[in-house]
Amino acid sequence: MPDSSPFPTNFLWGAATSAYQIEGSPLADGAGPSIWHEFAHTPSRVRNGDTGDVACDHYHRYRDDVALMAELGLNAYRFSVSWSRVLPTGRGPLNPRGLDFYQRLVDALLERGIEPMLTLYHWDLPAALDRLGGWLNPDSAHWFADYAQVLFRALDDRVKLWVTLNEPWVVVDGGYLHGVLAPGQRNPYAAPLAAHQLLRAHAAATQCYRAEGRHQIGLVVNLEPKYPATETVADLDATMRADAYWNRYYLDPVFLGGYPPELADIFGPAWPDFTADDLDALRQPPDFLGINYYSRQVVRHDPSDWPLAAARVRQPRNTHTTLDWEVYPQGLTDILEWVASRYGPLPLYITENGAAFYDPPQAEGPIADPLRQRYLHDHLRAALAALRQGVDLRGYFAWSLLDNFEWGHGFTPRFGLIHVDYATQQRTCKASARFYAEVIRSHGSHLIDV
Ligand code: IFM
Repeated sequence: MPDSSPFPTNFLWGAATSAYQIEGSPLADGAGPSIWHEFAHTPSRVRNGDTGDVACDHYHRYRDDVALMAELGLNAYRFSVSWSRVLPTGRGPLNPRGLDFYQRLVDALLERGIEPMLTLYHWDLPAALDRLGGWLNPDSAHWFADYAQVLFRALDDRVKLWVTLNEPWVVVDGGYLHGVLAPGQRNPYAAPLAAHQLLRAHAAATQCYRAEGRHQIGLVVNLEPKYPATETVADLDATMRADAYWNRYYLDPVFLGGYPPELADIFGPAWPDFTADDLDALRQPPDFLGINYYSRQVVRHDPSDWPLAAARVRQPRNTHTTLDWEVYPQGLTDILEWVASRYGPLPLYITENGAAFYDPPQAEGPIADPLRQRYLHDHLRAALAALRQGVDLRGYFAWSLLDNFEWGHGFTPRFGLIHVDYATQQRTCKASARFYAEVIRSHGSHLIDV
């Protein structure tokens, strides 16, 4: 590594995935169905009727995928465990063959010198638990902590970085408020309750880890900085509401022991009366925070936008991804600095960052993806800018290692560094993957040079 390396020596260079998005074989070897299995099999829920039945067939091809990670020089990999593979009905009897898959995956990573970061919950709740109310059931925190304990006991000797929840905001906003993600509820009264149980679940699993774990446990949130469209009071207020709902909703309780006051206005009569004890119990600061960053929002007051009255102002001069997300690297620097200043100097990881741009379904020869490569370059530079401002940034995980199942959008958007031909399961590294490998090899110096 060059002496002039701009990144800390032990910086983690990784890529991220999640179980339902890549594994396939969701019911293999005694696994139970998850809410995503059922949702994807419900007509008109997912574009083109796509499901995770096969996905990237990572369940069978994980060794090859780990070999690809090693070829790219990754020294870290973030993945999630499917709860219902390990506990088919979410509670009770263990499915040893499901657990064995993750044991083999972790061993394969460690054999290649790749540090695993294990997420316990990336949206695929066991369907049996959803039938008991899912995240609306006050027992869900205990179900989650019991499940987490099974994993801690099985893998804490090898996994040093644990994550409780991935993006609780999306679980609630998509799954309980707008109904576009599993379990498909559209109910403003349910949303704050689901959020609260998720935060209780984070606290319960973290407490359990503190009692028996030997390494570090964190939380992963998706953050999106908010900038007012104008300096009018209406736009400034809308920006504060959007910021409270997106950025502070899940962090204020965990770090500061209270919900942002704006939430009571946003939810109106649907906002529950939480007691001081309820809130106190949520204060369970993690050892590190993972930040998933994709875009920003320029905010305008708009009464027709429900429930925030805060609309997104499209910035036509900036590049947008195929999901119409504005590319705005500066937002990554801004949000990292904001987290460090609001919640204190804790270790941070960028646990997801990436872009869906069009790539052909079949790879005939090398795949040039200049927009994704530019996205990666500019966001890594933005991360470096935050590091230089003193943010304690410990690693970067590109989303995603592979093209995969993008939830309600199915397989159409491609986020991968590695192209997947879904008809043949052939993997082909895109130019962005080669670029990232070069950044890793040069320990970041390549970013400065190009
Ligand atoms: O694919 C998702 C991932 O599961 C969670 N974070 C955002 C990604 C892109 O939408």
